[in-house]
Amino acid sequence: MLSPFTARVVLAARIKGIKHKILMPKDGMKSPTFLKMNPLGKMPVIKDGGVTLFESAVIIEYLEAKYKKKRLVPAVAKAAGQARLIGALFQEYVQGPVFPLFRQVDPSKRDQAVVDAKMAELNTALDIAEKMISAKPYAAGAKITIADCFAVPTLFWVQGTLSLLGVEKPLGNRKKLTKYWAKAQKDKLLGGLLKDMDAAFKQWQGR
Ligand SMILES: N[C@@H](CCC(=O)N[C@@H](CS)C(=O)NCC(=O)O)C(=O)O
Repeated sequence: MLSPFTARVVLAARIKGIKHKILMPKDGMKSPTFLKMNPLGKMPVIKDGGVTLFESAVIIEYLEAKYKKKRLVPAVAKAAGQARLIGALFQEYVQGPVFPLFRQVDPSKRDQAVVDAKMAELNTALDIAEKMISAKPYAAGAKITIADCFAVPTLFWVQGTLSLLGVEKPLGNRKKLTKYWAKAQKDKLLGGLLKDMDAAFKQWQGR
């Protein structure tokens, strides 16, 4: 469970206590069987009874609409907007430059101009995240929300990718993000997800 997109969905399902099985596509993501489920050939895809869906954010919306236990989106409009906004920031602007940076981790194939441009993009997004995140202790306040589903897997990738690029403190001196990251690791659900992502990362490294 290394994909941040898949990890978002798994975290949402775990928060809501939805029973699920995680399966890797047997013949890859471009096999006719998989393309029938998601013509884009990407994970995650869910199958829930007769419903097949792809795109992580859409899947999370679906789970929230169908499974009413443990709401991911606060009931009050203002708080709902704030939680979604933090989620969107991580989904679009923090996650955005991370994979382009990950493709540059091999120093022998590195294009420093790409690294510089994408690092600038990422740092701007992290500065904004620092202003928006609550870290008390969750991303949008005292309760776990949809914001954490987007923030935690993405921060895992920020930490991992920047470490591989030789950045000592990926979150820099951003106090709230640093606190959030430390608390997330100790949290049962968030920390449990991070452990699973870490195990998947180690497995991938040793492949
Ligand atoms: N916008 C999609 C992105 C999904 C995505 O890019 N998944 C990656 C895994 S990390 C993938 O399946 N990549 C394979 C490919 O693009 O061929 C979502 O949120 O679900």
